[in-house]
Amino acid sequence: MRIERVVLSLLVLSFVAWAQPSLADSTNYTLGDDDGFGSGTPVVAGMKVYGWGPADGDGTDEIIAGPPTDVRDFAFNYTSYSSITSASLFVQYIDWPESGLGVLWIDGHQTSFEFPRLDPWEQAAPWTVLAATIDLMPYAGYLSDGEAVINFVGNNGDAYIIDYMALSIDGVVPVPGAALLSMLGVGCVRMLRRRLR
Ligand SMILES: [Ca+2]
Ligand SMILES: [Ca+2]
Ligand SMILES: [Ca+2]
Repeated sequence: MRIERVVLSLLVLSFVAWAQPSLADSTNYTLGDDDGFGSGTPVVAGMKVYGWGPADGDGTDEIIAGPPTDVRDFAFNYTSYSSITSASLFVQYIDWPESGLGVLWIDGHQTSFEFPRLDPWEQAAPWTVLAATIDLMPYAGYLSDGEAVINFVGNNGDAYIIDYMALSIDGVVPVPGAALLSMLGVGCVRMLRRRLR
């Protein structure tokens, strides 16, 4: 009867795995750091900054020339989600958009979010710190695979500087062990059936 006992234990385990196939997850994924555009002192929207750098190497705390010379990809890599209940992107930036519309793109798709044009449009030191929190739920389909490439698309030659970004996602992440245990459970049921015949 020992084999039956092992099989029963595995069945219980697989039931537990089936009952809890995933975990709720609420996470902030950041790109760059909240260090006042590299100055070392965090800033918030409405404050003034007189410069930026040193660059972090991921596109933050440095001047991005914008198209056509530099269409920069800001790539987030994180865990994948089986479902997403809320998603947003926070971005802290300066000097953009000046001469025309500024639009957010995700994974090569244009979103309907437009960054308000600056007034006066020709910005100079000290730059006013700007921030936006963008609801990404309409674009959750692009986020669930654990990879999101963000682009800031404006007029040619309209440079910008980003202090940092935070991608916030609430949702459900699959537990890898659950799938394995479920497979074991199915195997055990087959074995038990053969022995009982
Ligand atoms: Ca930095
Ligand atoms: Ca600019
Ligand atoms: Ca920064």
